[in-house]
Amino acid sequence: MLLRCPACEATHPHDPMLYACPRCGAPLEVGYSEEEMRRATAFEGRGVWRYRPLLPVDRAVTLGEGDTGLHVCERLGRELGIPRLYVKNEGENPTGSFKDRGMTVGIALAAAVGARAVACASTGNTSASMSAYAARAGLKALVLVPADKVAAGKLSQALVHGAVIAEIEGSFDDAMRLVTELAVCERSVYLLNSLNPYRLEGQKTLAFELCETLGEPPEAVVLPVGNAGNISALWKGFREFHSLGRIGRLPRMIGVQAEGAAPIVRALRGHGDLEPVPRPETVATAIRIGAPVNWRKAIAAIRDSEGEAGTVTDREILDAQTLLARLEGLFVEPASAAPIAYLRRRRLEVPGPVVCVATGNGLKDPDAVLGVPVLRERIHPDLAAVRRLIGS
Ligand code: AN7
Repeated sequence: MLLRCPACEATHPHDPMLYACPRCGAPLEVGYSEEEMRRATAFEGRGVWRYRPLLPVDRAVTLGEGDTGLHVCERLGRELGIPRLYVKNEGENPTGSFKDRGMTVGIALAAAVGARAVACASTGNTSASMSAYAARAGLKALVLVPADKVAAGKLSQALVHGAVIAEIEGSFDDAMRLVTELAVCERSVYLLNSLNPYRLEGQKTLAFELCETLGEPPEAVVLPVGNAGNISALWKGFREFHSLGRIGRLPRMIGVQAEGAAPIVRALRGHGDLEPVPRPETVATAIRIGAPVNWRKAIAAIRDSEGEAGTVTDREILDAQTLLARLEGLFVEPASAAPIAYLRRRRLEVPGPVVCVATGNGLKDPDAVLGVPVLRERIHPDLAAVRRLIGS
């Protein structure tokens, strides 16, 4: 096992405390030798740890993550003009988001290196997941979140698991800068943002699961992009399955951002360099990020896969959230509805399987749906009033 820099192509020895390339400063990627790849033949068991031969650590700190439902969505597919539409419901993970796939691996590494505490900056889900897994491992947790911009469900998770919570008077990007500075000067604090390439190894298992459940790779994978760790991790997973000969082709990676927080979309339309969005804003607070640390990897994933990236408005996000909930019975948080909103806007013609990754559970952010129109009225407790309400 080693670390590779996707930006300057330098390689470095395996080191769980190396968060950036010492030569050029870019985020790193975990690499395996040909021998290690050759040995990765047998996958056994369930969930994330089924793929242990392609993970950077042996001993699990687990709450039963992975193996989430891949739901066929025929009614929604007809509405969007996609004949084979699936939603991978990552809200079924133990803390309600895809972050658990990475944390089960990241926390195992933190324990292995003897860290006393773990830390992250977060728009909410990373902090919820890290706090739970830290509790499971008996480690202290420190989370840095943008004040007043984290959904209630997520904050309550960090609270109940006993994390120290720093509410930063600033954006997620300010919190991210601070926690990185902290991890560099406090070596006993282990950093668990997606800057940590080992955590992303856990997240790549979502790609493996998709290929194994479908019996073929998807033709396109559509997912929300914030700090851009997940799209990078999935693309790495697909490439590894391809180089192992388990799949014969690669999917198109389609990244979706909110109109008010779309630095990756802008970079792809411009010269390919990141121009951070100084004051990102969106109802999808999970992806309210202006300076994604993994931007370079995300752009490579989209370009190399002949994919694309685009934006959706807050209105489109909330409409798509309700549509998915009403046509398919799946309640996802606003960020997770962005891919559905994008397919609705874009009308792609893709005959093969299209997978939308629903990254987080709708219960994380109950406030987001309180304005949705529905038959709802306060009435006296008598039958006549009920019958009047239902119009009989
Ligand atoms: C529901 O929790 O960044 O592009 O700090 O919670 O890998 O960042 C959350 C991100 C999509 C974007 N959907 O994933 C955090 C955080 C949901 C999310 C994303 C997030 P990345």
